[in-house]
This record gives sequence, structure tokens and C-alpha cells, in this order.
Amino acid sequence: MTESLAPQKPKPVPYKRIATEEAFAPAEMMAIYREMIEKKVVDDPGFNTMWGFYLGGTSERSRHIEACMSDLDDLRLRHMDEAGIDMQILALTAPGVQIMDRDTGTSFARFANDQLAAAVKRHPTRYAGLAAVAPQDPAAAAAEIQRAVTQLGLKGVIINSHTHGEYLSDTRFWPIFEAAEALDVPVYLHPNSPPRGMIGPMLECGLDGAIFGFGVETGMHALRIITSGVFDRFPKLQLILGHMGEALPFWLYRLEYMHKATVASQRYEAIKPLQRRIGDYMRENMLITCSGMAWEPAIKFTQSVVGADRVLYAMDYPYQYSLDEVNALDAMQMDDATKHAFFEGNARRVFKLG
Ligand code: 1DF
Ligand code: MN
Repeated sequence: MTESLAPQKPKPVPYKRIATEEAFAPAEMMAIYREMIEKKVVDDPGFNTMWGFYLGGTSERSRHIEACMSDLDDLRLRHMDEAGIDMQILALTAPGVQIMDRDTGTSFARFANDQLAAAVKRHPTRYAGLAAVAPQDPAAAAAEIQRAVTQLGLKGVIINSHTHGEYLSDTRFWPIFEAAEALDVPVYLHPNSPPRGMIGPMLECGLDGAIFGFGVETGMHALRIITSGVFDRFPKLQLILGHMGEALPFWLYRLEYMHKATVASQRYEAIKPLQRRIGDYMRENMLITCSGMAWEPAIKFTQSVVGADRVLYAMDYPYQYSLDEVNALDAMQMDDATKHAFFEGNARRVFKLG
């Protein structure tokens, strides 16, 4: 998989391809993960099975992921060139620092952001980056967003979904949203393995990972953010979802119908009136990338639900490095302006790339 795939190399196109959900991990983070798994530091079956696979495995997939993950120079740039990717928006891979204890996570986030900013500085036309933070310490996370955006030039925040089974719908995490809104940078809500309390029936049938469990967990997280009133409190906040919005656009009709019915029935204290409809939040506060979903009908459906100015290209390197997918998306039947917005224009606006 790390060998040249030159025969299918995508053709020149009249737009830049900006890939917006691209993963990296410092070698130091993988060393921490390896030790955490060996010493069984966390009772988190999703983390232990996923990173046990990638770090210990002899499969071609494990070797490819581990080799690509820590490289921010020659190997990654070669893969980008082969796939016709002009720019990557880089983010610390899941679960990032969110699996660590509070103080380790807080200090490692700073280290990872410094490393990312240095890579952007080496290759300013090829990379931009999102800041990792440790929600375990919300005040420190907000301070790190401030530092990473104003001093390091990072373009947004990466949150790898739940943190030890806790969700950002909890008001104790809202300093993170407050900082992102004040600095006018987006928060990318990226998947994580489902937490211990959710993963059981998925793990026993092998559906806990990117195949399905990620989307269920992260879609629910995004929905909790909406229904808890985050966007009523922070009306300018922009939340990015990958994987075609973790299926939420497809659910929208039912979500709106049943949310309204549940509010009226007063069945749950947590389901309370909101200022706008769920679809309004999706059209005004969310952006959606096609990471992992290089599929024309899903992309067009999502454009019809949230607007073509809110749907962005992503590859999900190195997890889904596929030249065939780039070719398939180039070939979409879509007018030139919409395709330009999808691959380039929306990313330039959202991440302020100039
Ligand atoms: C996988 C996929 C792992 C994605 C990821 O992070 C990830 C995977 C650990 O296939 O195991 O970000 N993804 O976004 O598709
Ligand atoms: Mn991803």
C-alpha cells in the first residue's frame, strides 16, 4: 500500500484538492499508546483493540498506518503528490490526547501542536493544521486553543469525540466552544472508538470501528451538542463532521419530527425547546466532509440538505488512501463552480487559507 500507485494517478484539474480530515501522530504518542496498552492503563476496550491492532500488528494495513502516521515530510508528501492532493488539513489522530490522564493530555497537546506547527512552517503550501486539546481540563484546553490559533497559526480545533465516556454537551466543557467561537475557528468533531458503556454489542460482532461504530458514536455526540443547546449559547460556532455528517443528514426528517414530539411530551428533561430547528443548526452551524465516503449520491444528497457551501472534500489519509476515490470524485457530474467549492473554495473559507 505504501508502494507507488502511479498508473491511476489523478489527472490535472482546474481546482486544488484540499483534503480536510488527514491524520498524523507523533512517534512519541504512539510510544505512549504502546505502553498504555502493554500496562493495561485504561479500561477502554475500543482503544485497546484499535491501537493494539495498529501498533502491534504485522498486517499490511497496520504497517502502512504506522509508517505514514508520524511522517510529515517525504513519505506523506510523496503520497499526496501521487494522489494529486495539493493540501492536507492535519489533525492529531484519534483518540489523540483524550485517552490520556488530564495532566499528560494537557501537556502532550501542547507538544503535538508545536510539532504540527513546525511541519506547517516547513511546508506552508502543503499543510494547515488543527489544534489538539485535552477536554479533561477545559480551562487549559481553552487556553491552548488561544495559543495554537494566535501564536502557532493553527486553523481550528480537533476533538476526537468522547473523552473517557464524557460528551461536550456537558456544560463543563463549554469553555472549549467559547474559545473557538471567540477566535472564529471551527471545531472538527472526529470519531473515536465507542466508550466502554456503548461498545459491547458492536465489539462482539466486529462493527465497533470505522465500519459503523465510529459513526454511531460521533453522530450521537453531534446530536447531543445540538439538543443540549450549545448553538443557542454559541450561535456563531461552526462544527465540522466527517463521514458525510456521520449519517445525520439522512436522519434529519425523523430527528426534527421526533425532537418536536419529545419536547411537547416533556418526557425527558434533557430534550428541551431549542431556538431553531435541528436542520437550521445543520445549515448554519455545521460543515460536513466526505471523509471515508467518496460516494456521489451521498455527497449530492448532503449538498441538497445543508447547502453546497457546507460540504467539503476529505480523504482520511492514511486510513483511506485511495487514488480510485480521488478519480471518482473528480468524475462527479456536478457543475464546475460547485465542484470547485467542494474541493477547494469551501476549505479556503472555513480554514481561512487565503
Ligand atoms: C480508522 C479510521 C481509525 C479513521 C481512525 O483513527 C480514523 C480505522 C484512529 O480505520 O481504524 O480516524 N477514520 O477517520 O476513518
Ligand atoms: Mn479520520
